[in-house]
Amino acid sequence: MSILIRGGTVVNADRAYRADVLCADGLIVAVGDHLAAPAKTRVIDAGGQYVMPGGIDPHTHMQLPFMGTVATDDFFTGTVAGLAGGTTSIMDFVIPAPRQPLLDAYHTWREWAHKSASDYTFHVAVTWWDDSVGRDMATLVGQHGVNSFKHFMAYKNAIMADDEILVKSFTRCVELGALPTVHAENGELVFMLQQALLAKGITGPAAHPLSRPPVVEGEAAQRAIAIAKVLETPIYIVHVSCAESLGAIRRARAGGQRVYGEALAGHLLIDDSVYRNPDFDFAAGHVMSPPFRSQEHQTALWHGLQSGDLQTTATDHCTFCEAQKAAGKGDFTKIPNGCGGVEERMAVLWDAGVGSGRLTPSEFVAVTSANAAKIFNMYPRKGILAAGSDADIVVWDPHGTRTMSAKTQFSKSGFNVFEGRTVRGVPTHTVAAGKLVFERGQILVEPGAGRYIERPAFNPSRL
Ligand code: URQ
Ligand code: ZN
Ligand code: ZN
Repeated sequence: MSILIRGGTVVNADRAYRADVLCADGLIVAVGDHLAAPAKTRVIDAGGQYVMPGGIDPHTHMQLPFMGTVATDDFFTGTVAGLAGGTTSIMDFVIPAPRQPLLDAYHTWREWAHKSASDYTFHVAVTWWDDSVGRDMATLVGQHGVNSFKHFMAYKNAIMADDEILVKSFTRCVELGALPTVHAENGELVFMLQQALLAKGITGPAAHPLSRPPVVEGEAAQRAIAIAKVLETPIYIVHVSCAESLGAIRRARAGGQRVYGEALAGHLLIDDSVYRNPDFDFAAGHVMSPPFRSQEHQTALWHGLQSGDLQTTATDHCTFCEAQKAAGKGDFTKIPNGCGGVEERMAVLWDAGVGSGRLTPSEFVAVTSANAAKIFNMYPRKGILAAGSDADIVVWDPHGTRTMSAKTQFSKSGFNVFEGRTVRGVPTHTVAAGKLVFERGQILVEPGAGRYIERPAFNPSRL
């Protein structure tokens, strides 16, 4: 069945204009004025609403095995939550255990993701190194459409990549035409600070941000950027949370280096006062890394988005319920790190970004969809409403309001870091791969509707 979205204002990253959108067989057939509706077409009245490319969340962790447990939202519940919020594609992470062949881990995650409700793709993490890792990276790029490799500079004694791994893996990325990405925190300093806090008997969630101050992130970002500069590779810094790492990115970009930065909706809107709440469940529910920061860092991140020094927004959706977070009672280092947001991202950023005048609707599309599609080589298949592109579309009511709450969310986590936040601007319809999957609060999709999206390598310098 075809779908005609009629009477709305189409917003792409380059411009906003009055147009209808006709979809058939999973693709956008036409974008134009007064389009006719072929027989058997579902017509959606978008009068007074915006019609935008479906969101791309470049950073999620559905059903991630982590810190002795498994994230509560799996690939179905997590992607359903995303669709309900207007996000039609997620970029998740294959994270091999040290010494686990990358290809083994990749096939495991592919199996888990079969149940996805929306399209998905994977960054693959390099958590250890020997020559076989370099060979698996080539197979992943050449045969499985992976063009980005993740490196955790934090999480010592677990998945942390030291400088040797960074240098070897980034070098391999250059050879393969792949983009290295990093979680930039100095894992050695975090570990030392964690031990020092515990030794002083400071064991509650309030210690979490004390063990990961902004300088620890700024140092790692600067180091990763320097390694990328010497090796002549672009680099993407995930969840930039503070002025220090943003400054490292800004200086590098001002010097002509190709550095990309990602901001999380949570880091843009939530401050570190959450950790001083005396309720363990509330404070622990906000434990993620890097931690939420004081308000001057949020201001810096918004300036980074407005200036173009940060290009994408994400959520790092990695949810744990109260019982899982309780593992850290008495020892904050055992609180599973991660928060949600995949459902709320677009609405909270529209409300705080477009609603405040910080972002235009087109800039909103850029940072919630188009830029991620371009950086990770999915554009114009994704990230734009144009003939021939995937029919991934969100119809947006700029006057609609919603109060975010764990009571009404689709996520299974039982916690919502945006709890009680009322936003103006909400999705009314989501179309994914040409099918109406969300309509005014109702999810209309089955497990398995999502597709694995292959992403071609960039021009490899040498194979
Ligand atoms: O570090 C990450 O991105 C993963 C493990 C999710 N957890 C988190 O605290 N950000
Ligand atoms: Zn991370
Ligand atoms: Zn993450």
